[in-house]
Amino acid sequence: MRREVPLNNRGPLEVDYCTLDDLAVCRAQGWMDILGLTIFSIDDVRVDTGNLPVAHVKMAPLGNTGALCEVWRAQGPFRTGQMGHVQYRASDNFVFGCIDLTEPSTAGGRHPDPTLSMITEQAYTELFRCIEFLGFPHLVRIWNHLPEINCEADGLERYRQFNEARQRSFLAFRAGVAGNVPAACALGSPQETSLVVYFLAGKETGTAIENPRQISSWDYPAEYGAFSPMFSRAILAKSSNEAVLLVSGTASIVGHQTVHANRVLDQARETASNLCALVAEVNRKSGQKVFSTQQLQYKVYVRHREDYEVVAQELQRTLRPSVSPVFLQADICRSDLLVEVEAVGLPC
Ligand code: 3EB
Repeated sequence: MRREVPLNNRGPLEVDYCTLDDLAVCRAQGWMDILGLTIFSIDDVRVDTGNLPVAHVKMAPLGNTGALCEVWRAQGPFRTGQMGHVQYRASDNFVFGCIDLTEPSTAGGRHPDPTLSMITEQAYTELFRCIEFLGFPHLVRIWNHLPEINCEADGLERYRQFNEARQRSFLAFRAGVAGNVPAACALGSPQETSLVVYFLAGKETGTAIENPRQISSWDYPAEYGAFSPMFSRAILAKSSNEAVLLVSGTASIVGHQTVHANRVLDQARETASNLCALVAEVNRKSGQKVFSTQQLQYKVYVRHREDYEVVAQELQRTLRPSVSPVFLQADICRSDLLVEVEAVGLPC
């Protein structure tokens, strides 16, 4: 593990990456201080985690062998359970939840509705009901993993089908949506996988931060789809006096346009510029320098595994992270994007 298991957390919420072997230590401690877990692996992985919520994402970790575990830590005591298809664990301040839904088979005849839209709406409906029931109504971060995100089905790219269903769900559950949406990411997983969504929600409303270099997702022009994506560039989540910064998937987009289409080194550099601008905006809004790009924990998605080295080097050079980023191979929601970077950070 990168760090000793902390006995007293520094923030209200922390993320840590480790191997499956390292999880044995967490198990031996009865999953103490662990709010939720995501395991990234192409192979099926079974870990006895008791009733801890675990999201299984079929994506290949890069740069190391074996499964990658994303461990979310918070201070107990916890309340753990399941509501519909949502598995959850809540601390005093945050809830982690996950949901995994498989598209109904279309074999032997076409389904009346696009199947991805159906299960997306079901996932969002179930998760909104869950967080409202538990008393954590503020969705602060959501990770969406869609099979074959860039494929077309029924004449529409599946990412666009997902966007339509997501927007319908937000409108059904939230009154004023613009500026009131979580930080997010939407990545593609291979064929024959399921829709895997996991999320963090809080008792208190977070502060949404937009990137001055980018148009807000809900204002994207119609060329990216009749229904725009809906996410904030970052959320500053608070509990009591503590804060944690949750940065959305960030890519080589300036304004609303992809820049450096299909040029991976330039995309990595532009993405780093976007991250720097976003962190500067967070600090400008807070009136002091609270966050630093060096102090963030990054998670990087690369479309082509052979781009891993060049992206890793460029991010190291531009962001100088004190903790090594983790890398996954994944499809990115626009087919001309080759890299996307998300982050989590505590104040320095
Ligand atoms: C972008 O900036 C690149 O659909 O939830 C980043 C973060 C992206 C979240 C989403 C998409 C999403 O538009 C892609």
